[in-house]
Amino acid sequence: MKEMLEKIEQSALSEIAAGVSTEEIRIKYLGKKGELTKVLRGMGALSAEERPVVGALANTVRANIEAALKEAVAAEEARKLDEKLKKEKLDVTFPGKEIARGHRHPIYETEQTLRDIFIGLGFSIVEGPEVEYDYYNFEALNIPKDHPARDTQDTFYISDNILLRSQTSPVQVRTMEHMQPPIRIISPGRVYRADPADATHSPIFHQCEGLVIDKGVTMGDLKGVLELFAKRMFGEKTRIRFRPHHFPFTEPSAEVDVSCFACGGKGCRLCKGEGWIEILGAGMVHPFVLSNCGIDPNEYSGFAFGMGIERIAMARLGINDLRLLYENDMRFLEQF
Ligand code: 2NM
Repeated sequence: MKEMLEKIEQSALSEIAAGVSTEEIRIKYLGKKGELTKVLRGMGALSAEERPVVGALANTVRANIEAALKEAVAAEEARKLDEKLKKEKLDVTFPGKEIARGHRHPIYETEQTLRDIFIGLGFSIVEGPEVEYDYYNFEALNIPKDHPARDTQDTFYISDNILLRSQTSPVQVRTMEHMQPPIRIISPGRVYRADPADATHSPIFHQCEGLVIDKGVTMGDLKGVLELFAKRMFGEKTRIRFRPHHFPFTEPSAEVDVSCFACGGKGCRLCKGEGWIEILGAGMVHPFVLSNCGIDPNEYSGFAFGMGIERIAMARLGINDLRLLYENDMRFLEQF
């Protein structure tokens, strides 16, 4: 029996060394029907002196096989881990993939600056529909039926009385309708006009209008607000000037210029030698418009102004062709 046990140990150890699966070996030698178990079952036939000797040997054999198996399992696990680590090797010093970072479009950036400036002056921001009734876009604003702006040549009509807004003033009308003064708002947004695209026109562009209504509001307040705006937008040295003009929705009305921030007013390429750049229309809200919107012109007065966002962006970027802002040519946009 001793020899049998020694043979079992030898053959188990050599199979382990040969790399036979440890689970297979465990079943073959140590399992319920395993070879070592078979030998132990035959121990009953042994004499009383032999039994403890063979028993002790059997235990040693079992312990040796188990120890060898344990070692083999550990070695196999170490080998697998090593293989995995090799496969997943990561070179943290390898240069990363460069991410192409864009930036805000000049029109958007200009609109955000406008919003920030007027929020800083205590204005709220109001938005409204781009598809409008002609009542809000024209009628309420004192723009007569035969006014050229109302021609289908100039405005995109969807039906007889529904159109794409040609200015953001309808937002101001809607605000006056449902809000009692004091009112201090701006209404930036997209507007539409049936113009063919050229260096200074686009069928879709952006506007920002402003409206202030309260008791005792004067043209002096308008000038003060626009001067602060011009300084924040174009630099602290900027001055403004008013030139008389006509709008149906304001009386009196003015066109507003800012001193050229490129030359300080001396005249240069940007201001075409004028020293001034026209950027705004403005005036005191017409009493008819106030009445149309349910505000008593005997109790309240107010001013309004409007400007094209593209025009301001063009002045700030020093470009003279509006189309550059819409072509999305990276060679152009990347410069800013
Ligand atoms: C401009 C110029 C002058 C204007 C007027 C109004 C309203 F609704 F109060 F009557 N909103 N915007 C206005 C006045 C707009 O844009 C060049």
